[in-house]
Amino acid sequence: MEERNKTLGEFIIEKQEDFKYSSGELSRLINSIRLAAKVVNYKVNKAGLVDIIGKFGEQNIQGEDQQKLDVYANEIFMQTLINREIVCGIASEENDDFLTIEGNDGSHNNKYVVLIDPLDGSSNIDVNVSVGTIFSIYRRVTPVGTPVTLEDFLQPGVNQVAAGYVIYGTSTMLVYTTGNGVNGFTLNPAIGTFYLSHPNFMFPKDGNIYSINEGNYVHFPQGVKDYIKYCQLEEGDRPYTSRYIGSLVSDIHRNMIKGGIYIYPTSSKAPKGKLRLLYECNPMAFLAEQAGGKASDGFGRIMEIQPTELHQRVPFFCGSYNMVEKAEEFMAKYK
Ligand code: P6P
Repeated sequence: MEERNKTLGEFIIEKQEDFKYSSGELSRLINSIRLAAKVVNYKVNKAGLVDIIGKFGEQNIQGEDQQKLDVYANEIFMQTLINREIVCGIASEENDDFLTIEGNDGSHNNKYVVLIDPLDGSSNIDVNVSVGTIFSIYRRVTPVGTPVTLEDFLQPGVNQVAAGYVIYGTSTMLVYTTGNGVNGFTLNPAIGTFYLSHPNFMFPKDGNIYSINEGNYVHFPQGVKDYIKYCQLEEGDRPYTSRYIGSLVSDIHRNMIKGGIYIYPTSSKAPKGKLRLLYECNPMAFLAEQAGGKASDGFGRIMEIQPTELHQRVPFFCGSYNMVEKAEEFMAKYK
């Protein structure tokens, strides 16, 4: 079968042998994410037509107004994962604490935990800009058969067994890795099937797009200010192009296709950065590295950070290998 005509379902079955020590649970886990993505996609695409836009009237743990679609997406992914008895725990941006998932018989025999940002960039929904789901999967580290603990979630990114995102854009795509490269699947909404559209997705080693909210320029560390000026200097292949959607999945997806760097640094307004390590930076870092790119906190590898809190924030530099390396050079001057 021609590579590009392969469906996600066929791909998962074909790659089953890649999942070391897995008795098919990881495949079933990816499949349940596929199902939930289709359901959320339907709602996201209808958002303008039904009363599902706008704030839910509550705030999530981040103190951010919850858009109704945030809550809806969280419920869909939670229920889809819980009902299939594949995971033993779930942590979500929308929930203060992690959820312990028991089997129907009250057991704790499943071995995977999932961390998820069910609808990242949701503030863009009202203005019809692409949003995304980001997920990260680990094998539990505490004994199977016991309830999961926080330790199962506070693992460094290098322990991830799979990670990916769904981008609900002009087309809906599921992009994921299980540690053997990155593959992108595009949804054919007419028949509700994801088809392999971007086999062996690679980050160009170089690029000329930089993505950062320059509105915060005066609050940035000097190394970031110096890198921005480097991007803007008339020299060689520069000035680069500034492109910032304000939706992490969209900005990184574009940069993975065209080449580029995304930066959300610390600032006096966000002293630890804004993005969350466990369910935004680590999964995007896993994808970036598997695609030949680089992901850093400005000084070191994101995936080697030992997490200390479920919702902890870190500065995030992610994209084309040589561009992230260059930005780190500027940061190193002020370490
Ligand atoms: P700012 C969305 O809220 C998000 O978490 C990312 O998707 C996005 O890249 C970033 O925050 C935008 O933040 O402060 O530039 O609006």
